[in-house]
Amino acid sequence: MATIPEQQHTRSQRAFERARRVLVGGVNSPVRAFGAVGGSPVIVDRAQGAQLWDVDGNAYIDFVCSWGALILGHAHAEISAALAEQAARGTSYGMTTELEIELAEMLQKALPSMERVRFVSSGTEATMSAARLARAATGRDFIVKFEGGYHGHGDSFLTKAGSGLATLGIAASPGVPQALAQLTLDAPYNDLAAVERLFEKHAKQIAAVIVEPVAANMGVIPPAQGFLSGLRELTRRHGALLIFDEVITGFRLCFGGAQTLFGIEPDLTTLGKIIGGGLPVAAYGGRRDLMEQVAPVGPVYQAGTLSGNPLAMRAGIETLKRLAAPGFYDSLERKSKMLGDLTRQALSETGVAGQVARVGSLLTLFFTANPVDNYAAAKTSDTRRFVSFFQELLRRGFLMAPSQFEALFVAAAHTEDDIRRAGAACRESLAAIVS
Ligand code: KE4
Repeated sequence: MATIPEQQHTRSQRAFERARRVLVGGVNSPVRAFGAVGGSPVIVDRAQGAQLWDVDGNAYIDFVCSWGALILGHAHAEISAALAEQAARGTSYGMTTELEIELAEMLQKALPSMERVRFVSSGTEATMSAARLARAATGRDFIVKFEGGYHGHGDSFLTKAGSGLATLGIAASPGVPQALAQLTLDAPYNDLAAVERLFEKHAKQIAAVIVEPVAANMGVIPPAQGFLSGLRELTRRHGALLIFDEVITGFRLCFGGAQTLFGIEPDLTTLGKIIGGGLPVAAYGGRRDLMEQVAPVGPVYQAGTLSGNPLAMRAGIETLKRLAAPGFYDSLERKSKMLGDLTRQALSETGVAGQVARVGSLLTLFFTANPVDNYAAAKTSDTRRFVSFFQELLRRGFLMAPSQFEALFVAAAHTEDDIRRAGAACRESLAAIVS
């Protein structure tokens, strides 16, 4: 049994109390308030590699990694140096730079379906813009998404959504006009027949189907055999567009996207997180005939003061250069498999009912005996047990997403020793919650 580091949280608690006097809920994104897991949220002082320290000096091995953006790990020396050099040349010009051309060319080379690219500053902007473009290009209004899928907080995506809404139990957000909400149709993930029924009922009205090609906002759920190809065939047959929301999966599963792995070509793709190396970058892109309907070439309007920001572009370029190195994903897969195996072993040794879902370096431990292939199954998880597990891991110095309905992210900076220690902490934490 590893010794549990003594932790105190005085300064973190004081900081959070101060935060709540000025920031809504003390946070700038709901899940950071630890509402679902209780206790005082981690207030970060700094991070390096796979480690993160809170303002009380408590150290954690970090498996949130800025919700997947930091696939290399925190404060990568060469990327930090490149950013410092870039900052000395200015931080934003509101004009085009060669940096955004270079990053766009890298994306286009890795994801040939992205014949034209547009950078924005968040995944929400990317999916909102892709939906607007799909509606304009098809002249149709309905968007099909999947229960438990999360595509940012754009008005069209807040019904039966995953991530923070699942965590907080928000079925649909107030403030979205009924007239708009009713244009979003939800189907269970992995249920092709349900999508087929929606097309039969709304055939000529569906502009697009948007899907996380590997779900990661209801916990990690892989696509069933034939699900993605079935969506491709259905959308093509009915003249609707297929949008792959690869904000999490883009450059996470391989040097490309889930579309590369599964060999499915969407009409539009959204990216984020990794392509900005931790700075605010996202993108949407796809078929040239579609994208050239976006201003200034076409009439579909979308704009952004900081879109293509030079600092963020530089961080993305330097990150992707390192992801392209031979063996990068093999090494990540080896460590991720190790973590998955150790977690399964811990479940079996402690007799705790759980499912380990892993796709590449995305992983979720669901506290349910049921197989998890969609949101309804994910929701059979014992979230109280998840909370106890989360807290036991945290007190042992391991930080994971404070929600059963999120993913755990393995980064290149995680060493095999970090993974072994995480496996041991997982086993001790499972044993603690059943004792
Ligand atoms: P942002 O607007 O948060 O940059 O991206 C929205 C988004 C779009 N699509 C997918 C598949 C996503 O996972 C996200 C955002 N992911 C969440 C974590 N699951 C962000 C964390 C948060 O909300 O604080």
